[in-house]
Amino acid sequence: MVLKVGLLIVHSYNFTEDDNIPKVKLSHQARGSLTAADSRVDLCEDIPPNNLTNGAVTVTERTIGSTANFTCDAGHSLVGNETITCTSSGWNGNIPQCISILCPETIAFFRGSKYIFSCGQRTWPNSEANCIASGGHLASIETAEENTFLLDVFVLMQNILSIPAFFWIGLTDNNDEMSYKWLSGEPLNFSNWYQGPPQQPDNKDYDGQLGAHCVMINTDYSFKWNDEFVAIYHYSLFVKFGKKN
Ligand SMILES: [Ca+2]
Ligand SMILES: [Ca+2]
Repeated sequence: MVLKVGLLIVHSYNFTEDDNIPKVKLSHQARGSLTAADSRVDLCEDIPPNNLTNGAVTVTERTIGSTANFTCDAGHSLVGNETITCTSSGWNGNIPQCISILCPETIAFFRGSKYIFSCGQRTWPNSEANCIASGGHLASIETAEENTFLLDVFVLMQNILSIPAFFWIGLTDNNDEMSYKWLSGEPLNFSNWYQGPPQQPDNKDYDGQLGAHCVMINTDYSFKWNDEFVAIYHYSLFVKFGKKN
């Protein structure tokens, strides 16, 4: 008896190396019957060792359930996934990045934007002025994923540099009370306000004084967003540059 097996596998993937955080996506369509041997076919794209700048990638197999593991060289910290897993629709996460946590500046990237995390203490207006001088603005945060990326860096800075994590972001109601807008002009599609008590924003500073018009992320509010006085000096800020060409 002759056993006929039909099998069609179509792979397609996008692979970009913008800012050391290449995205790996694999779509997979299979038709027919898979034998035990066929199920061992590589379903996820290879990740060359040099794909992690200042770190190493270990990929032993690329079948479903296999993992890719990432480590950083000495002096660098990993931001993102330490491990991703091969699934029927490709790797289940993006390649992380290895960055140096430094003062006066720590530099990291996320989906085509460059961020500078400054250790300098400045008021909110002076922070924005400093950002403009560097070619950017205080950052807007457009998605939960971007917020998570920033928090990962904040925590590293706090732990490695032993500085309190207080970060101004580019959100203000300076011109229209309790109507918060990004300096960048982007719509406020995502927010991560501290849910209290006290619920934020409350137009009050940390001590309860009225007149808070600018937004920051800090450890005192569990790394959630809160409004504060613009003239308060805080340790750090970050600049978000536009999309890189
Ligand atoms: Ca206000
Ligand atoms: Ca407040």
